Amino acid sequence: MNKIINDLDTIEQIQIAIPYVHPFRTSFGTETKKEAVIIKITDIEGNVGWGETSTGAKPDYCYETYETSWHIQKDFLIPIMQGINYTEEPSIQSIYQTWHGIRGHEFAKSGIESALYSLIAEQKKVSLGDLYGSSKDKIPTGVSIGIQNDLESLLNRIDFFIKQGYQRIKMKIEPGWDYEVVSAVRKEFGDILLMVDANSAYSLNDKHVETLKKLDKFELMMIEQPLAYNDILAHKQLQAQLDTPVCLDESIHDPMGAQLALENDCCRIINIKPGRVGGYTNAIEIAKYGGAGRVWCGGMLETGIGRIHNLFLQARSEFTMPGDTSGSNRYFEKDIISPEVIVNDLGYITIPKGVGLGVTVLDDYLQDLKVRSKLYHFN
Ligand code: OSB
Ligand code: MG
Repeated sequence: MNKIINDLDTIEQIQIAIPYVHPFRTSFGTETKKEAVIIKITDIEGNVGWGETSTGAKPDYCYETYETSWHIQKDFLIPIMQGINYTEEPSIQSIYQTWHGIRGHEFAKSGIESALYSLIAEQKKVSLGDLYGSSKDKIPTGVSIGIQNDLESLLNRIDFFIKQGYQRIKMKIEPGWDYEVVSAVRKEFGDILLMVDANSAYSLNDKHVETLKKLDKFELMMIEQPLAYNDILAHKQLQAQLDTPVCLDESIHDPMGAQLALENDCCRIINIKPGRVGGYTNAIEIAKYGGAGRVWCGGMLETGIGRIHNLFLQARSEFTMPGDTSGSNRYFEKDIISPEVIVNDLGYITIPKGVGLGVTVLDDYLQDLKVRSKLYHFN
């Protein structure tokens, strides 16, 4: 299934900027637009594959930015691909292998890897879901809500999304925007599925640990990435003191790290973001290893292309918990795909059917949003 026909023609990096309908504030800052590097790969028969490199402008969530992704793809990953002998029908795994000398830069790799999956689906005339092991026709979903200016705005915003059907609320927290706020949300909305994400805003000092322990009484589904992104051991020490499961996001970059963290009770749940773990092959490996109840799919406020890829991943059986993949209208006035991603009033997203992504990428609109692009040829 994973063989590539030996006829790649071009690969293009298309950087776009698309404003969010609502600014997104986390413990490390506020984002007002998505600046993704879209990857378009064509073969000589005219098939087109699409992927998204969903890094941001600043190296805050991770060290990669759209600028580093652009550079690593342009100067390393793509030239290596151009040097491959395609008469040997390489698979995604074998192309990926040729990048083994390029350390890290998981998002940059994922952008290209996912476009290859999308292309292969077109070549084989199958759904991308067939390549990702999708088995469900709809998935339950949630929404990630940023830090708001005041409590009233937060309560209004949660109410707004619950009324739309979202099954689970994730709220960002940071010191000073935690216990009182979560308490107020529980009081107002009762026993909704609720979780928090700290994006590393806490440490193991007594005051912080005390606050996090106090959150136990709210029976949160999990607390995501409370401590430093590079300190898995600190999370083990914290987990030992909490009833609430710790979920790791920023700390996990590959299947080995996921295994290490789960095996050692540094966390009980992993937020899988395919970009963060180097692509969909790795994401699926982590999902298989973790299994239902221990993994779910996060997001990077992706455009429609990354969003569709993530939907097919979540249609796998391991993804039983609602993730962060919200409807297109939660992010953008107009998404770059048609039809857009829609969340129904019971909080489900229907998985697209049909060949490839199962949706159309709006090429003209992409041109309007384009900041820069670069085209490369094979042979
Ligand atoms: O920590 O999960 C995170 C968005 C950008 C960077 C980091 C995170 C997030 C989200 C939003 O929480 C998830 C989404 O709606 O795509
Ligand atoms: Mg997170």
